[in-house]
Amino acid sequence: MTEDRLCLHHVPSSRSFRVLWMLAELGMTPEIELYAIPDGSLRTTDFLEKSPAGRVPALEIDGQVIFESGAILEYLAETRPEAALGRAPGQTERVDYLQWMHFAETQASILANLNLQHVFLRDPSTKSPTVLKIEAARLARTLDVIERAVTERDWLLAGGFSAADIMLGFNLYAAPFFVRLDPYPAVRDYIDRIEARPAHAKARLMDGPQAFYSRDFYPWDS
Ligand SMILES: N[C@@H](CCC(=O)N[C@@H](CS)C(=O)NCC(=O)O)C(=O)O
Repeated sequence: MTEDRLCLHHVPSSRSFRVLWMLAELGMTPEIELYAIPDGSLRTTDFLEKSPAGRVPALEIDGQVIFESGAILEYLAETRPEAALGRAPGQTERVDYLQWMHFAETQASILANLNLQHVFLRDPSTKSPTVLKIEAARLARTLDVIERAVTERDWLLAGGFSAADIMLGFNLYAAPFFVRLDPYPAVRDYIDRIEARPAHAKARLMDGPQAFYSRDFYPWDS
């Protein structure tokens, strides 16, 4: 690894999209090494040295490798403060910023369960309608929280767009596959604002085609 290598270990439409988008907001373009969840490429010795649990993203940057999307976004925000995408200790929005950064993973863990059950199980007959129903309801509850937040303002923080919008905004790509967004007009407007960002559009172009979802919507009882 060289000091100046910037390389994202990436699965299209996965949490590594957060890093692609954050880098685009910072005007940084990484090399991309592509992986796929079902083909074993995340379990090679070489990749496990970069990300020990075999998960994406992993980012080679500044002569080191970082895994965990939240850690990567916080590192980028802190080391590139001129972009004002983070909220440092002592800043008024620090606590809200931290809450939203971590809330994004509360919601993403629900989406991961839904993805596993609906999309990744080799034998679909092993999926659990009970788990699917509970997780769809839990996802709806997280959308209620976001609906309230972005009814009051354009971005999660009153001070403006931040890395927390990237952490959480990424999830809103997957959420509509499992919960209809009709009762969430403010979330839909928030998604429109996200998609209007040039850096988001650039990251989508670099992301590559998603290969998970073959349907527009996955009802819990299907
Ligand atoms: N909390 C971690 C979660 C990483 C994660 O689970 N990534 C998924 C893709 S969204 C993955 O690599 N899954 C591969 C697997 O579970 O085998 C993060 O935010 O980076």
